[in-house]
Amino acid sequence: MFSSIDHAMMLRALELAKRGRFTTAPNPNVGCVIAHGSDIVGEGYHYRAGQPHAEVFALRAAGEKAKGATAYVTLEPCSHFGRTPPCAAALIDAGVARVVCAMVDPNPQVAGRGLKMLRAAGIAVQSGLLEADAEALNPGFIKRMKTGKPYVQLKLAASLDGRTALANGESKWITSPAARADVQRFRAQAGAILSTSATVLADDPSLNIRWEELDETVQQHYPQASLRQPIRVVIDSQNRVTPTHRLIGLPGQTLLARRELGKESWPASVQQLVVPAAEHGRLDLDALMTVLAQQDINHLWVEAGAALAGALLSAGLVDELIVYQAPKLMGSDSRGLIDLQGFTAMTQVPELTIRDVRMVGPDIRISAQIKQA
Ligand code: AOF
Ligand code: ZN
Repeated sequence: MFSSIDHAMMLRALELAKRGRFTTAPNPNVGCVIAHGSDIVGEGYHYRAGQPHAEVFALRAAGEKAKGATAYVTLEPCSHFGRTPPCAAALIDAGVARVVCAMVDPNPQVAGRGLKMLRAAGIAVQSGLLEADAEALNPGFIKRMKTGKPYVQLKLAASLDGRTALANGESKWITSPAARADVQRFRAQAGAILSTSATVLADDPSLNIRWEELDETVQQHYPQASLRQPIRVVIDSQNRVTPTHRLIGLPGQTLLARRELGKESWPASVQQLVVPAAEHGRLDLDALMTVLAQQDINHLWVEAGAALAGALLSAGLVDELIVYQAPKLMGSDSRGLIDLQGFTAMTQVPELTIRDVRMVGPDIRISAQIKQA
């Protein structure tokens, strides 16, 4: 069904799509190649929500040469008027003869309608080429569209013996500057960073991207001016965060997830979100995820303490763990990585599948997914 030229063109479109990975949120990363055989006449990728889609940039580059060509797109061309007009119509108007896409758009506003429009216009349409690779580009967008919840990456940092702070509370710095730069790159790809008021009160963190700390290859591709700050989300069920905390004054948006609105006066960049409570006055984390997805957050990067890590895992809300381990031994009176308790049989313990292990400076980084029971 697909030729080797089709494969090569779609691989190119996937490469182009990746160029948007620090900037497109909440939109997906999408790439497009327009070609006659192996002769590429136009390329494009989606760069930022509100700006044209991948197909539009590729069509502009191809001009008249789009007539009779094949368009390769990593996501089904859209059929709706969102922030921008439908790409399926633009492809039809440009006179392309064939459209090959990697996957159907899970957005219910599109969901097969783009392919239908193209077919109705007499264009040859195929879908499913390198589908798994295209899905890997946008785990957050796909999960939110399909489930109404964001894709959750839980970041953890510990010593080799799994400890995060000495008994007296000292925890700076366990992992290396290289690991912290790696964290900056993950933050930059997320739609939002989730933390807690406990962390804000203890550390007064910035929870932002500091361009100078990104590694050079990332900096080369992303000029400082083009970086987007992920939304900061702080679980603050007792209204303890105040307008004087550092993250409140930084560029970018902050969401305070609370049980009830506080009376403080906040700058325009801060919004309070009321989230239902669960037991012990804690926020209902499942409801929080739904609320965050409604705020168009696809991909949530969690940096908090052992309590939130345990609660998210117990609630089945974590998709992926990213664990940094430093070559240090902190001893058995130091604090543990995750508050999970009460297991009495090995059959009860969560099991993980390790997806990737690598060294980051002197530390190791493990990516693992929860095995679904
Ligand atoms: C495409 N090509 O490059 C992208 C698509 O608000 P809008 O107009 O930007 O529409 C956003 C939706 O369009 C997004 O949710 C997804 O369904 C689709 N994104 N589609 O054909 C693109 N970025
Ligand atoms: Zn589109």
